[in-house]
Amino acid sequence: MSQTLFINATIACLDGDSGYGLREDGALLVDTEKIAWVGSMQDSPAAGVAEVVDCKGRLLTPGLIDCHSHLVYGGDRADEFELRLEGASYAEIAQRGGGILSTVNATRSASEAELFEQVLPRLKPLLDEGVTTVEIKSGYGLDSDNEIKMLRVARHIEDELQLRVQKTFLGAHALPPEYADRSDDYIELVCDEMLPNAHAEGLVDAVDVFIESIAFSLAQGAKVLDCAQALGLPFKAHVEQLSDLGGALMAAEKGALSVDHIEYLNETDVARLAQSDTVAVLLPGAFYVLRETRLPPLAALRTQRVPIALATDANPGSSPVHSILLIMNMACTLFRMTPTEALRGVTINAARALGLDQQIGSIVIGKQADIVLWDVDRPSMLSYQVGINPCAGVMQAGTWRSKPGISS
Ligand code: DI6
Ligand code: FE
Repeated sequence: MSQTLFINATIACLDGDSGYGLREDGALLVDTEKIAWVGSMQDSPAAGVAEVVDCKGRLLTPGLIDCHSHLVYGGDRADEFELRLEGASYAEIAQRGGGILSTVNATRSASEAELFEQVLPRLKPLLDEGVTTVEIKSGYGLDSDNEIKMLRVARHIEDELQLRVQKTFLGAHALPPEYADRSDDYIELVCDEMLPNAHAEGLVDAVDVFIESIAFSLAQGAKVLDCAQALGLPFKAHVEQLSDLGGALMAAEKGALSVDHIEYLNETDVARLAQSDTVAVLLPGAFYVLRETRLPPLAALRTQRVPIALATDANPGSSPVHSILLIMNMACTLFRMTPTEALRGVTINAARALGLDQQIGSIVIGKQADIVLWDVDRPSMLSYQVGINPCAGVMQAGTWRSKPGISS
């Protein structure tokens, strides 16, 4: 039985309804895969523990969680980046058959092994920054075999790396070229074949859909979510990113885990969202890259006490961002979120957005021991700096992924 005792730690437990749940002069006992005890130094169960880590006042947090990403895909979109800088808008590029569809072509022509090789450098910075759970969506295959191929790569990541991966089926991400002008037929294919096939292989933890003028309508989105529900799968949706189509309210009323983007969500719908258990996932990376100006309704989300999560949205087009710490900083700088909200957004609220808050996301007895040791003494340091990674050690389910050089 392996045990690790952290002593002299500043612990951000994230165990309450607000704040950091900060415990100074704290100690934390990990037993096998779980958090066995957390409390103050003077009460710590010292005797008989093989490994003791003296944190010397430094910060411990739960493992960080990236609850919205599109990390598996073929190729890149540096050319589109350049086009946008030469004046084209994101919507124009999408309408011209560029954008998402160019990634669809590159993803379809890549093998599973090639996609796996390509995802590794995108994952590395997240792993280095203490991310212990990542959600990865399909959505660049847009047919049964290619969506399954993407989800297998996501599963392979979990098998090969010390990382929890939540696999999300996003077959309704864009209209594939072979279904041009037949979007209802494509939605039927998604519901009748693609999703059931992927689910039959055990590859689907949740279902997502992109509801937007450049993607699928509110009615089409509702149909996809109904299909997920009929299969007993949790679901979520990309909504109100570029316009207000009412997707957030529709998804929340059906019981979505999360509604993601939501810059264009109106305040009346925020109040109704608050009646549900749905988490608001904000994606400042896409807001930054697309140089959006419409801010998400943060004041209303706060007043209505809607839990807010943050994620990278890592994807080749609108958010080629692979730093969860930068996302925390962007949330503060661009959205005026507080460092407390930012840390909650990548821990406990991200866990809620994945339906995993009973297992991960806070430092609470009985939860999985995903723990990060940081070379800082206060949590605000994580959101404040750009370009410094103070991650000093990461434990995933009680096993060191990268070990600090101070244990005895
Ligand atoms: N919203 C986004 O920001 C990404 N997908 C989505 O549904 C964009 C994906 C891409 O441009 O490749
Ligand atoms: Fe996305």
